[in-house]
Amino acid sequence: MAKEKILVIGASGQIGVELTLALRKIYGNANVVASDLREENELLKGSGPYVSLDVMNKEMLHVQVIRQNITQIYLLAAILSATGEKNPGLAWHLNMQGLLNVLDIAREEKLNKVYWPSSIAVFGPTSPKKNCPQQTIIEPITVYGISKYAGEFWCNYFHQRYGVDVRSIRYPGLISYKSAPGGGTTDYAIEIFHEALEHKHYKCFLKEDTYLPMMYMPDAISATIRLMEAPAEKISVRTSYNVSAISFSPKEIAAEIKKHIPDFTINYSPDYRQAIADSWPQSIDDSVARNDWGWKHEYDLSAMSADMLQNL
Ligand code: NAD
Ligand code: AKB
Repeated sequence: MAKEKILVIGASGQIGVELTLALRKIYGNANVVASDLREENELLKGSGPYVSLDVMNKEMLHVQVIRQNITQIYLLAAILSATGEKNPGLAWHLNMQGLLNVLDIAREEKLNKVYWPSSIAVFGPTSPKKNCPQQTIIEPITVYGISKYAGEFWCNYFHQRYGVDVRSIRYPGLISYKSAPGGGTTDYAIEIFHEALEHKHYKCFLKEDTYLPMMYMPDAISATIRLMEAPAEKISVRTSYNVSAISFSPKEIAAEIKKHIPDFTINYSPDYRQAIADSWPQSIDDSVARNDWGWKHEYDLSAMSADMLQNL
């Protein structure tokens, strides 16, 4: 394998911490530079290089890429669905300009690869609710979904026009215990574990029968690395790949938690996030990713819940 030097932007976030640690295991600690606008996450401290960096500052980003001899960028900095609805202008600006800065630098510096995640938030109320296919009607209603869908086409454009090897996954809601989630609609499925352990009760901001596509973080990390390590000729989708693992409702995850904490209770008080959740599919067809680069998930609802409760 040619020597790679990787820059992870947004490394202190929910995915960034775990992805940085996983990449350091593969490529060596010194070859994975973590960066973020906020301070270095505790779990990253001492495990490898960290730089403070704003992805919106293209000049500084460019300087870092040259100075550190970066060959690959993983761009994770973004504003997610729920926070995005509170400040649509900022969400659009960060999610778009951050990506364009990275793609431009990747083109100029001829980087080997770029990773940028999209989301199931690209889908909207007119997309199929069940087993939503790779290619279908896509009419997102959140600023986050609009920015992700536009971003997918920028990735495709930079690949077709300039040969940038940029790869992408439409993650479902990700569940993890190492670092806190960053303001998404699917965050309830993380909060519920914390509240169950601390207070044996959870007030859920979605209705009990709201099914959403979800995935446990180890599966998300494994999908990301598998996609990035696949030979380029196996990548038939240059916008973003559907990937899926689990689909459940608040009622179902509560029942699963009750198996471990019998006196756990839940009540429902839907807020503005219900409309976002209602606009997304309940489950995803990811057969293209499975065929192209051998994606498969490991964790189902019960294995994921047991692992979350054991580790929190
Ligand atoms: P997060 O909010 O937990 O982390 C994002 C990180 O980016 C934060 O640490 C933040 O400080 C940093 N950041 C923000 N602005 C920045 C800037 N200007 N310059 C540098 N860093 C900046 O988000 P996450 O959940 O880790 O998501 C990472 C990516 O994955 C995002 O693109 C998100 O849309 C996508 N995604 C996440 C999920 C999920 O469930 N977590 C699902 C689908 C897609
Ligand atoms: C969110 O809820 O905004 C994210 C996502 C599905 O992109 N978790």
